[in-house]
Amino acid sequence: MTESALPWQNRVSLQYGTFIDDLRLYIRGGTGGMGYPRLGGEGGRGGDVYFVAQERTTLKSVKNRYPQKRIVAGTGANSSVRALKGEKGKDCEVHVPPGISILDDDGKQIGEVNAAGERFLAARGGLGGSLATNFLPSKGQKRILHLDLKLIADVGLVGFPNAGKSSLLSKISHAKPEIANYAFTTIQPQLGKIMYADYKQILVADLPGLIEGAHANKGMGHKFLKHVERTKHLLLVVDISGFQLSTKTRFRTAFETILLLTKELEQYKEELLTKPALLAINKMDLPCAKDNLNELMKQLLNPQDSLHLLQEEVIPENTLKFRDIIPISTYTGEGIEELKACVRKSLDEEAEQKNAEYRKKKLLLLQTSEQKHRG
Ligand SMILES: Nc1nc2c(ncn2[C@@H]2O[C@H](COP(=O)(O)OP(=O)(O)OP(=O)(O)O)[C@@H](O)[C@H]2O)c(=O)[nH]1
Ligand SMILES: [Mg+2]
Repeated sequence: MTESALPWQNRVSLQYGTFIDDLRLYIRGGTGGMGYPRLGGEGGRGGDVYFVAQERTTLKSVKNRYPQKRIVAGTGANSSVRALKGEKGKDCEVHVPPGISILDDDGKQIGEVNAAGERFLAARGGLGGSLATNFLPSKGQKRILHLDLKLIADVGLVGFPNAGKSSLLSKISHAKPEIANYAFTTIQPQLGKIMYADYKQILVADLPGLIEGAHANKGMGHKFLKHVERTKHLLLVVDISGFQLSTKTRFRTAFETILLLTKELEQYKEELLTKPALLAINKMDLPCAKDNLNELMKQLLNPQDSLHLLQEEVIPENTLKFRDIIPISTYTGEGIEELKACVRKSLDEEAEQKNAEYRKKKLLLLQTSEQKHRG
């Protein structure tokens, strides 16, 4: 495939370069202070390094603050005649955006900070010198860590490129994402808020389009599938007229795109299919839309009848169960209010269910502790 055939490929790497969602850092706790042999004094402990989640921070600002990507906490004070017990070295608090996974250099997750104010101890300072160590201080803990940003949104828009995800976000929120008639217009996640009349707000993430093979990191694969992991609900957006990435790839009907999206999610992480999901069928203003919709609804109701007609490569092991299926057009506004109501209903139901579970658990705990008391 020549580059000119896919001009967006160049755009992607160029523009993607300014957005950081993964940062590798060298972290070291402070060295302890020297002990004082003659008087038995103990040096101060080295400072610790913490990651602290804070709103309105980005990984880019972390990088700007520490251009060397080295973060070292303060050294503990030496023990002296005036202060036999040396003071602790200064802690270093690195402000990071909420929704960060912390990984070690092998890619294993060792922690996360999700809400503003949450802290993670990234490296401990070394102990000060004391009698036990011949008054020699220890070095602080040293590690290479990755900060991995995941978006936390109530609803994530999931679909193939050009399905109209960004158009939908701009219709239901004040966000102004870029919209264009080519694949991969959106190259970084965008957030928008749906505001309801009773002031309830729902955060929606517009994600870049997925393509076949995204689970194997094709396209922008993993960078974006990981954002899907953190959204509470999925809103699949499909183009009723189907999808074709380029003349070299196969045309996929709307039904096939739903299966393929399911398969990508499933192959990346099976649990993604357990998230509550809604389906928006977009571009209902197109002339072929009504007929295609009838066909699609039949296929969705009785998938078994049509699966044998399809190639195996598009068929997932499991299916997504949609709480609602809403035909929409971001051009005419058809179905948009209904979609907003369905999103709201789905999130409210989920919250109610979580509350009920919580109440049940609490009751159970109370009962067991009462029984213990009596016993
Ligand atoms: N006919 C019709 N076209 C639409 C509708 N909604 C969006 N489009 C068009 O579809 C194209 C793609 O829209 P986008 O909103 O950029 O699609 P996207 O899903 O965000 O695409 P990526 O960011 O590339 O993944 C644009 O040309 C839109 O004008 C619709 O309801 N009807
Ligand atoms: Mg887009």
